[in-house]
Amino acid sequence: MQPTPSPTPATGQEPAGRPGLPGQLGLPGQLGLPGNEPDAADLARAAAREAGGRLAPATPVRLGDVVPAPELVTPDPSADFTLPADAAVRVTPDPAAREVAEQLADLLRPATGYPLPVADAPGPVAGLTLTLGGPAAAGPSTPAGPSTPAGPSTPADPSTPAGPSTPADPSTPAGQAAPGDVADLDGNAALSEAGNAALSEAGNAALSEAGNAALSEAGNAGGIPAPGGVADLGAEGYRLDVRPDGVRITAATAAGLFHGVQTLRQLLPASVESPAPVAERWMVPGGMVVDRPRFAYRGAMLDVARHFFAVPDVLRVVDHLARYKLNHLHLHLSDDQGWRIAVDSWPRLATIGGATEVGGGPGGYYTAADYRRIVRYAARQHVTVVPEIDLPGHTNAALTAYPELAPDKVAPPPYTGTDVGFSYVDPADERTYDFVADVLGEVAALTPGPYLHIGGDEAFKVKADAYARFVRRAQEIVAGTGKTLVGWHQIAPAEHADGRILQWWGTKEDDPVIADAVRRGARLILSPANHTYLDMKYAPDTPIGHDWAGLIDVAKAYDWDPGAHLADVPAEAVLGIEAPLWTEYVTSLTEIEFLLLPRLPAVAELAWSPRATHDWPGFRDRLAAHGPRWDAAGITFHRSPEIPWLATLPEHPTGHIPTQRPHPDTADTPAP
Ligand code: TNX
Repeated sequence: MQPTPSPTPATGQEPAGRPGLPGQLGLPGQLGLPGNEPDAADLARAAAREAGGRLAPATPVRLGDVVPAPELVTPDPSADFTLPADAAVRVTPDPAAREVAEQLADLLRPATGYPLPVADAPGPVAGLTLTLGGPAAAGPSTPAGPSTPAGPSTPADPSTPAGPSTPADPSTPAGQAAPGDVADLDGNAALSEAGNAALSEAGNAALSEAGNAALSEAGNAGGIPAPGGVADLGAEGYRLDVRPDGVRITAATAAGLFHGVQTLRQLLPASVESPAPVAERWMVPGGMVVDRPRFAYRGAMLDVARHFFAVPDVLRVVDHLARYKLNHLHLHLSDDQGWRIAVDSWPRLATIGGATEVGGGPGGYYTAADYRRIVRYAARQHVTVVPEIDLPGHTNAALTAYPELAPDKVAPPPYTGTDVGFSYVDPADERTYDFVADVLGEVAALTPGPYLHIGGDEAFKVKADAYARFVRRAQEIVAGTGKTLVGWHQIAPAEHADGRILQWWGTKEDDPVIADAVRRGARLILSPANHTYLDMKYAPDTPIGHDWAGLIDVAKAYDWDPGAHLADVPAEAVLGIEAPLWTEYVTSLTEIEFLLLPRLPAVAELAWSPRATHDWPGFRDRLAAHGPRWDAAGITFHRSPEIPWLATLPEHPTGHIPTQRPHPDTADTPAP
């Protein structure tokens, strides 16, 4: 038995003992909140004042240098803004918006050393202002409101397949609004002429209404943009205006403000990621960004079953998702090697089934409190947790705890290898359905998000008709919980259930069974294994990972179009995309980060950015600026040779690069 290690830092952001950045003031640890360590803050402000006049930013950031690429970028070089030491963060008086303002201040305080008090708008314009739209903004999939602070973090509404965004027409010629380019009204008109009417209409509306309303009210921090204004930004869009006297982010929801904050973060110098004060001129390039997601579902999966990862590691993965505007974290909570969530009605699942992992380590599991902590933390970052209980296969750990579920009613030995497809719960025994109902019921009750994932993959030993009957009953059980069902695409042949979502992980671009399931009403989350499987190696010589779906370098991760990937599947059926990280070979946070970065931003750009911005050379150059950011934040990443990384200052540490370990099981996962 291995209970979850006790919680550590609230953010999982802060590995201890990192040496400082050049130019850093050498103060111990992170700055506290204003008032806690006035000496450090004063010192930092004095240094910044002194340095501010003479320091140019090490690498000037341009307004379009954002990942994922925004929908519309209009630079104004005459409107650059420099954050003064006495700046405040002003925000619409709304609890969820206020929380985003606090998050922005928390992001900026360590490196700037500025106090950055958060105050209700209206107020002096100088500084940073977050403006939440009024009632006109609240659309059907926008559960924002003072009474539901976590509400806006669940933007995906199962009843709105394409969500707030309008999937760009896959036929739109690329290159009309290259990332980093100046895209203005004329550029938008060109888009419209190219036949992407929906995109350009929405873009123009955002520009001419939300945009201009916010602009014209720039002096009125409490003003609510005109109806039809911020509403066009949808449930997750935002508008960012940078002028010499301040930065304003406007959105219909707290989620939109949060995404705008992630953009602002990237527009500041890389040293803003430093955990300790840096002498820097905190300049933001002038102009306007209007931005919304292409897909409502943008996710990554962490397999916590093959190897267990403690809560702080998961929280840090959430941070990485949020930074790139991904909004779903799928947790693969059970597999042959371990059961990772406590279930009151079947307690041995966690205590016995959770005590193993690949390679024979101690495993572990999340208590209900641990899981709630992950969910709450994610909600604050506008990330929705999608729990998966993998059924009817991948269940060896459950069978070790409850042999009554096994077809032969005999407990199998614990499994710590990496084979797949050998285990299953007995589909012919009613007790199995009690188990499924109890487990899914408890997990659903712990989960505020709309989705419940039942796995369904690789049940090789269950005959097709028994498998289809099992899936039909599991679908009914999920419907009874009020959740929307997600399953790996193997469930496609089973009877359709209202609203069901298939997570497709194939490697071909033609899958008639899936196309048929879509015609029967299924929607898709796309996780093509040869593009999005983050457990695949980057190259033959990179340590860690499988290669059964091929090698996935950054270009390969970026080189596909979710709106046009699968034959005979219309873009409207695609809810979004997700990058799974299976962990047969992954044992630590460092290794997780090595595999996530720099590929996760490529996935994020495909999921968020309009197709018209798709451009490998431009993406590669924008991504290059993130190396110094990750270095400054102490985040490990793979220095992919395809990316022209901006120089990291020589004194700065680079993350420890994992080395390949001998593996407990030489057999790789077979190709599907
Ligand atoms: C296939 S993708 C699996 C997992 C493995 C993964 C390794 C899917 C639904 N099943 O069980 O961990 O390959 O890449």
